[in-house]
Amino acid sequence: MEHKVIIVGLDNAGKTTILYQFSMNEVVHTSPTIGSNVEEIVVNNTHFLMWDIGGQESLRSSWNTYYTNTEFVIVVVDSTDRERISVTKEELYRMLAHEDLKKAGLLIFANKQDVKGCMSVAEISQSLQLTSVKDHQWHIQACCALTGEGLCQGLEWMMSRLRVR
Ligand code: G3D
Ligand code: MG
Repeated sequence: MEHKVIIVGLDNAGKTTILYQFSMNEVVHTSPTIGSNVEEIVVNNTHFLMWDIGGQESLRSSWNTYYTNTEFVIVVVDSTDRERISVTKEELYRMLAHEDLKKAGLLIFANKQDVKGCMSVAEISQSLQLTSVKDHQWHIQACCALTGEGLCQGLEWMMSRLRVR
């Protein structure tokens, strides 16, 4: 049983760094493809197939081709990028409205927390208006992909969602 996860977010948010950190846990399979990377991550016998999808503007319109059977969407936010948080918000709500993601859990990583003056989890939650998300399970987690800090807590939240199902 494999749980499909897609990692989305704007370019430069830290998606590939996060996938790489996760896969250091236990790498089973790697196959970089054009526009996306996929890794199988195994945590306590739970298999996640994680797709890291390109975030450049030209690629965002093809995110929906990855949605089928997705159980979790990980949205990576660059917490230093105040200018584009509204773009992330737009993309987030576009995704949540998609039929194929109706049942998907939503994990938001507030990445780059090591950078001084970055947005806090509270600020990002407010900018993204997360409290208005009622039709999806969601969780926001502060992290630093460079050191890996916070990433395990994010995975643990996903595991806890699988357990209550
Ligand atoms: P993307 O896959 O979302 O486009 P990347 O993003 O994983 O390629 O990361 C983009 C840049 O952000 C990289 O810098 C990476 O090292 C940096 N980065 C990722 N996570 C963090 C973090 O937690 N803190 C800091 N300070 N930087 C981070 P470069 O310079 O290699 O382009
Ligand atoms: Mg990348």
